[in-house]
Amino acid sequence: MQAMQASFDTQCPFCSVQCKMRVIEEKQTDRRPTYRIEGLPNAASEGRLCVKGINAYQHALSRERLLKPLLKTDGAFREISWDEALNVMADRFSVIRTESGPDAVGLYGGGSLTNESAYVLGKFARVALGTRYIDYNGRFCMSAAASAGVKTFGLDRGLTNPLTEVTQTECIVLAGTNIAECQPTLMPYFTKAKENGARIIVIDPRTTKTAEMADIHLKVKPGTDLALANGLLKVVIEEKLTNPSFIATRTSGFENVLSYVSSLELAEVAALTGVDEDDIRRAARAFGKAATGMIFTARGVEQHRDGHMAVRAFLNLVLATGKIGKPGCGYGAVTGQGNGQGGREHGQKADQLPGYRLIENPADRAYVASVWGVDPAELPGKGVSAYEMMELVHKRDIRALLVMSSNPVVSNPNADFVAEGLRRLDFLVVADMFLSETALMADLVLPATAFLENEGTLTNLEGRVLLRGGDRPAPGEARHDWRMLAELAARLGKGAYFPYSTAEQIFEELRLASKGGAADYYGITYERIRNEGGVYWPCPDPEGPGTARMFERKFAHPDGKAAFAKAVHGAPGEAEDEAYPLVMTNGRMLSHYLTGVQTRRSPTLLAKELENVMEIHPRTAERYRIGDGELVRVASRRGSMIVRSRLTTDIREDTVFVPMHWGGVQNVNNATNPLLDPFCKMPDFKTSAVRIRTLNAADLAALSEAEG
Ligand SMILES: Nc1nc2c(c(=O)[nH]1)N[C@H]1C(S)=C(S)[C@@H](COP(=O)(O)OP(=O)(O)OC[C@H]3O[C@@H](n4cnc5c(=O)[nH]c(N)nc54)[C@H](O)[C@@H]3O)O[C@H]1N2
Ligand SMILES: Nc1nc2c(c(=O)[nH]1)N[C@H]1C(S)=C(S)[C@@H](COP(=O)(O)OP(=O)(O)OC[C@H]3O[C@@H](n4cnc5c(=O)[nH]c(N)nc54)[C@H](O)[C@@H]3O)O[C@H]1N2
Ligand code: SF4
Ligand SMILES: [Mo]
Repeated sequence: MQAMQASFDTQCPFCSVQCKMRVIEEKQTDRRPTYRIEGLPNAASEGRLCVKGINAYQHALSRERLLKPLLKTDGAFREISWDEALNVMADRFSVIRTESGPDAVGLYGGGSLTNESAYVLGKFARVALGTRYIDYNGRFCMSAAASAGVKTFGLDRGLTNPLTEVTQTECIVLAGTNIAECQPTLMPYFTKAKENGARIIVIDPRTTKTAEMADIHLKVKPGTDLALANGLLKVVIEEKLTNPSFIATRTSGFENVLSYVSSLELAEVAALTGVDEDDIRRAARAFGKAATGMIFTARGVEQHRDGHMAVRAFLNLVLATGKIGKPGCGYGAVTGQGNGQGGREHGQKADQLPGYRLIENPADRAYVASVWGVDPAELPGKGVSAYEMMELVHKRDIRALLVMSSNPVVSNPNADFVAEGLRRLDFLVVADMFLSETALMADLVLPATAFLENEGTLTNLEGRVLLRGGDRPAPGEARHDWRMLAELAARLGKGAYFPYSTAEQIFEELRLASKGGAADYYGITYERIRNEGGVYWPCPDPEGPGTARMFERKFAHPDGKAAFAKAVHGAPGEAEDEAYPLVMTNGRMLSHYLTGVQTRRSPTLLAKELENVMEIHPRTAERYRIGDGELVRVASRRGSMIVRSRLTTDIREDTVFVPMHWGGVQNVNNATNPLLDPFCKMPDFKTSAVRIRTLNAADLAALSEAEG
């Protein structure tokens, strides 16, 4: 039988490493096509792929892909043409704007969008709709680390030095980051560092696959990292392991930190964090004495009511020991989504314009308005953060919402409240590849292209801008996100501002719009990325190199110095009590991605983890008479979920862990806390006081009723 082969070079649609791959499709006339996946060499993952990347083609080729726009009438979806979809949208948005003003329409984006789509989404909000209400899911992801980087260094770029330097680093702190399951292809950098003699300190309430390689594991109580970082700094100072000349010449504000940290009692820090005093000392000495060191933080530290300050406390430790701006020294905010880095630079955040410019800064407004050919006075001001937008939806200040590349009804804290708000909307549009839990609630659903079909740039966790190929033809009538927006703009009479027919044309405009900004992409072109395999920003000069290592001579604040922060710690967001006696934290599993809309549609990945679970220590389980593999209800003051118990001695006895990859009755966010960090508006996802019990007959009856 004749076999036809086609192959497509692209990038994994999932995490921030952005591993490159080739998808080889073999079609045989009498059988279904078969697929073979090969990793392609690239700087970050060196050709490696993890289990999610290898199986990503499965969801993209799934029969559940949306092929045509769907309009809901009388509670049921029916397929309609793009023409009708665009007309319905233009009509509804226009009517709502006329009745309630431009701010009654909101936009909600995501970190999986390419730089080009994210840029067009931001421009669409400001130019086509004139609304201030735009934000994106990165608010739940990178906002604490990004805002801490801006405050401490004057600039936020995920990693301040290249990954290759990790292998040469003597001491590495991994705080609230589970790289082994969340960025698996990066693990060899850390194992090589260990082979070279590095000491690894992991801070996590669980003995994760990442913690298994630790020399020192600080099994911290959820929500107390800020206190722990202060404790580490106290020991570093007491034992004279600081770098006084670095502090004197390259930083400001140390005195305030010194007096605060000196006033702390290490025993109190130990009691609060649940980490032994001796272990705090050992870790502080290991980091302080090492000639080179790096600290990484991720969502374990950041998704708290004090996430911003917790990161700043870890950055205090970096600065006090002078471990930044030279080889093998630096900080890494481990970015989450595929384009979590680029997605936060080009204007889908409520307060930002492209190039990390600020929408409230008159010079920034004037510059971007000049690139867009509009009057700066016409640009709206800043809006509010993602969860605050959901509060405005709830209050009906926002009447229509376009969600592009996110599943907020599963991923927002306090999910029941968010769902109730979305039901109150006059008009909800969702652009997705699938009928996600949020898309099911929509009035109109728009079929989007997947990674195999959608060319564009994405910026990986290192700050390296990569070009993803997307040559496979889209199924049905699926369209690129940027194209939907450009066509809708035309229906709204603003087509002249969105004259794009390729992603590259958008990138050319983005280069200009970012020129001179903090995230300067002006020197980067598609041609250059093709030739060089990727280019680091900032890259202001088409002839010059990008910036691999940041802050070698100065920081990005006007005085050139990095700013220490007096980071005062307090109690976690929600304390346990008699009624809710355990702390619940949450996060990820290796084989699923975020709300699971994509990975639950991959048969191979779904088979690895079929349903949601609660990790619990056997001694704790015994106290609640819970066996292994039983269905349990986990309830907080806000709501509850039903998950299967998984007994493990890897977790603290006072803590349970529930992954975030399922919606509906299994959704951990039915119970999480929407308390927001005052600096960055990150919700307090990772500390909820909960109670647990096995399901009883009444629960099971209610469940089967809901199913039926
Ligand atoms: N397999 C997989 N990989 C992913 C994703 C995915 O969904 N699945 N998502 C991607 C995205 S968008 C992101 S943001 C990243 C997230 O990457 P990570 O932040 O590494 O992932 P999490 O599992 O949320 O949290 C990391 C660790 O924090 C620990 N933790 C929980 N509470 C606390 C605490 O209070 N303090 C400390 N120190 N640790 C705590 C958890 O036990 C967990 O092991 O992963 C990316 N990669
Ligand atoms: N409890 C708890 N909650 C959390 C977290 C946690 O650790 N704990 N983590 C938070 C974090 S870090 C994140 S990043 C958020 C993520 O939360 P979400 O934004 O809800 O993330 P996804 O599940 O990736 O949803 C993306 C949706 O967009 C679709 N999609 C993917 N690519 C594209 C595209 O190119 N175009 C379009 N139009 N659609 C696309 C997918 O099919 C999917 O339905 O969740 C947050 N929520
Ligand atoms: S999920 Fe991340 S580590 Fe795994 S293949 Fe995709 S980009 Fe690479
Ligand atoms: Mo994320």
